[in-house]
Amino acid sequence: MRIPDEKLAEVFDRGFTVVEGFLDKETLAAAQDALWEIYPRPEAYFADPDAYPKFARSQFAGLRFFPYPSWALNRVPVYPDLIDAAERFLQTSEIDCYKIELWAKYSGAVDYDQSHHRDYENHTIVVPRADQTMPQMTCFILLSDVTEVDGPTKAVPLEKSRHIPIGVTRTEMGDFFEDEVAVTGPAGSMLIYKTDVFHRGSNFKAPGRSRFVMPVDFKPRGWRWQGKLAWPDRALKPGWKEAMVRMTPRQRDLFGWPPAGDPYWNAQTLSDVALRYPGIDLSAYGAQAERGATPSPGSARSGASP
Ligand SMILES: O=C(O)CCC(=O)C(=O)O
Repeated sequence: MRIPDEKLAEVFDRGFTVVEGFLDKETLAAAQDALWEIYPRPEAYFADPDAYPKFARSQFAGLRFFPYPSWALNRVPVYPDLIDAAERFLQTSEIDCYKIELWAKYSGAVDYDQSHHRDYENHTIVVPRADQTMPQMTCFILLSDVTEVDGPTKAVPLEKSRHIPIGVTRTEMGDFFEDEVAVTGPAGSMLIYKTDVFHRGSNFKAPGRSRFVMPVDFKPRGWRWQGKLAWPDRALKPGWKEAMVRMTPRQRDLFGWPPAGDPYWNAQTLSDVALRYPGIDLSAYGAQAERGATPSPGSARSGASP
C-alpha cells in the first residue's frame, strides 16, 4: 500500500510509525514460504531447540544479510511502495538502499531484552543532525504476526527523549520503560523509524513463539559517512545474480548500479555485464552506449580483486 503522507510526517514528529497491511497478501505469503529455505520452521525449532544451537549464541544469531536464495524474499526490499515511501521521506529520488537483513528470533533461544539505544551508532560514522536534514529511513517489515508476547521492538516517542543530546547512544536498562511503545501488528506491517530514536529489542513473554522481520534501510545518496553494507561484497552470494536480473533499472539503482545514461555504459560494459548476468535486459542502458559514450577512466582497468 502507498504509505500516507501523515504516516511519514509521524516519523519526523514522533520518531517512528507503524503501517499495518503494508505488504500485499501475495508478496507476504511468498516471502513467508521462502523463510523456511533459511530458517527452521517454528514447529521444527520448538520440537528440538537443541538441534539449532546457533540461535542460542547471541541475540543477533538469527540475522542474515541480503541476498537470499529466493526472489520471493529479495523482491521485498525493492517493493515499489517502499521505494516510493523512501523517496518521499528522504525528499529525493537519489537514494541508496544501504542495508537489508532478515532476523529470526525464537523464544527461549536467548534473552532478547535490550536497553534503549539509538541505531545511528552503526549506520553513520558521525551523528544525525538534530534539524532532521537528510535523515536515514530505517524500517522493520514484519513477516510474522507480532503481538505483545512476541518480543516486539519498543520505541520511545521523540518528545520523551529530546532532552538527551544526540551524541548519547544508550541508556541504562529500565530507563524509558514507562514511555516505550510496543511495535505490534499483523504480518505485512512495517515499522519506520529514524536512527536517532531510542528503541530496543524485547524478550518473548510466552514459550513456543517466534518472530521474523526484515530490516531495510535507506539513505540519501551522497552522504558518504552514512551506510552499513558494501553491496559488491555480497555479489557472490546465492540469489544476487537472479535478483539483479529480475530487478528493474530503478530497483537496481538503489544498490548503486550505473544508471541509464551514465558514461559507464558502452559496448564493452553492456556485453560483459550481460555475460556476468545471463538473461538480464540491459536495453535501458543501451541508448547512451550506442551514441558512443566515452568510458570513465576507472572502467579501463582490468583484473578483479578478491
Ligand atoms: O529486534 C528488535 O526488535 C530491535 C533490535 C534492535 O533495536 C537492535 O538490535 O539494534
